Amino acid sequence: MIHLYSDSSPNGFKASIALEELGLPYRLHHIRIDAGEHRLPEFLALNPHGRIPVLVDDDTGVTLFESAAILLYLAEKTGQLLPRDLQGRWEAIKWLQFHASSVGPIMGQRVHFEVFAEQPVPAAIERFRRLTADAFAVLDQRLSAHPWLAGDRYSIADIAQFGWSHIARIIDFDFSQYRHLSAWHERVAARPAVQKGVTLPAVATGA
Ligand SMILES: N[C@@H](CCC(=O)N[C@@H](CS)C(=O)NCC(=O)O)C(=O)O
Repeated sequence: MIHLYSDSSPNGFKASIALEELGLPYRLHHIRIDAGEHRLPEFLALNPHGRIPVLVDDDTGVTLFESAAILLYLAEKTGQLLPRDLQGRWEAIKWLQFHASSVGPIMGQRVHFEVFAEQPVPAAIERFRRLTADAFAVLDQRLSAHPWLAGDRYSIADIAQFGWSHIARIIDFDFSQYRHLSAWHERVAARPAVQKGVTLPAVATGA
């Protein structure tokens, strides 16, 4: 059995969307960040960094944190959501890694400075707005020439990016001027597994 430890948040959605896309049976454990459950010793035993998502696969004995590692693991386990040909596979990994290194962390900082910081820091707000705009422009250019980030097939690279673009929409980090990125967002959002994945774990556990 696969266990997913997650909360309703951008990085958590990546794992729940992938599991829903793949139709794998799994048990969902709601780790409530706002209640500090990600800092409890039993959770830190799974991820010493104290962040969701975490995936544990009883069948293989693998325990993973970092959403990109979880996506790669699920793709490798099932042979799905990652092109098999060498070029397509590495396109997908490149865009997955671009998201993990150059988009997700920047969006996380922007959310911190624009939404949560107790003291406004205009220079930080300006810096992370500029950096997210740069990232959106790169994604938009890529998606002007290809329907999906890896090329002609939907992959874990799209799932990773969607986790954050879904939140960007909700908190009004407007990217409508990036026409191709916006159209891609609608294509991903229309997928039933994505629609279910972004409701988890809050809806499943009634929290
Ligand atoms: N690079 C990590 C980031 C994980 C992460 O920051 N998760 C957030 C929720 S989206 C979290 O657990 N935050 C709790 C905290 O920062 O204390 C990944 O991609 O999985």
